Amino acid sequence: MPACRLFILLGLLAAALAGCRRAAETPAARPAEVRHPLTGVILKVEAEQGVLIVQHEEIKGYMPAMTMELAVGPEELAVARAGRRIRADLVEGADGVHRLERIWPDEASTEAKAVAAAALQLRQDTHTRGRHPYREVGEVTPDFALLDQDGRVVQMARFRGKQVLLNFIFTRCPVATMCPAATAKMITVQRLAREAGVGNLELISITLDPAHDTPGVLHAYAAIRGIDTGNFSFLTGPTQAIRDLLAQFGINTQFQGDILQHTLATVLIAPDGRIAHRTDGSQWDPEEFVRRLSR
Ligand SMILES: [Cu+2]
Repeated sequence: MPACRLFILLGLLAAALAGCRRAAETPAARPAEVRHPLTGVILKVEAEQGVLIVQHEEIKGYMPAMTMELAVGPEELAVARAGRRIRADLVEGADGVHRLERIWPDEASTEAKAVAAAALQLRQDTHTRGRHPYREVGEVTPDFALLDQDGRVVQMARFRGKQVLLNFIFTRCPVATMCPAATAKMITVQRLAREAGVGNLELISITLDPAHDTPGVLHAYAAIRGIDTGNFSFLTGPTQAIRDLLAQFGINTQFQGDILQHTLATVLIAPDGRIAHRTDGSQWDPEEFVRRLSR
């Protein structure tokens, strides 16, 4: 390993020097950073240094298979585990330093396989429902499997026997009265329900923006807000699976430039899996929802 690390350091140094030279010769001609898809295994998590030791496969036209020390942000670091197979973006910064972003379980991992299989079923289910996939109050919720803020597979079927409060948000939502307010209300429901002695409540927020909201990003979102994730899960997964859920739960999304515009709904699911109640928009009262919960 030491020889290997030395090699990497030399590599980084060479890359940094090359970067300097290129930058000097052709100012502004080079993009600030280069992004490549990477597949590999986390060998070690070095939390204090903020790096992962990753054994990665060949990146065609860029780098042979090798073991590297790669910097990661605190959000990804929090959910990284040695032994996990991952896919991610390998980013070469303008400074020549390599880091990993957008870390997901690799397709070959058991997590990704479970999520992909469920996504396929959900796709067929949505397709079968034809032009009006929307599920009314009283109908059973679609089954799905997504990844939570710790990278674990969460199956909707797991929540049978529980009361579930579900909504859709995204972590970069810039509109204070939309997602941030919705999350604040969910936190209030969680607290009030506990105070009222409701023992079987689960809260679920599914991201509207899976391209950005990885398990690690959701982990950071919950951590920054001090959210008790014991019965409050933040879920993400394949874009198509999220689209199917949005269609079935009747949420509209649309990009206007860089901004993701969306509607909001808060859905209460009964222990038998049926949609018991829903409110559209951001004007809902946590206390009213808690009154609807059976205890
Ligand atoms: Cu929003």
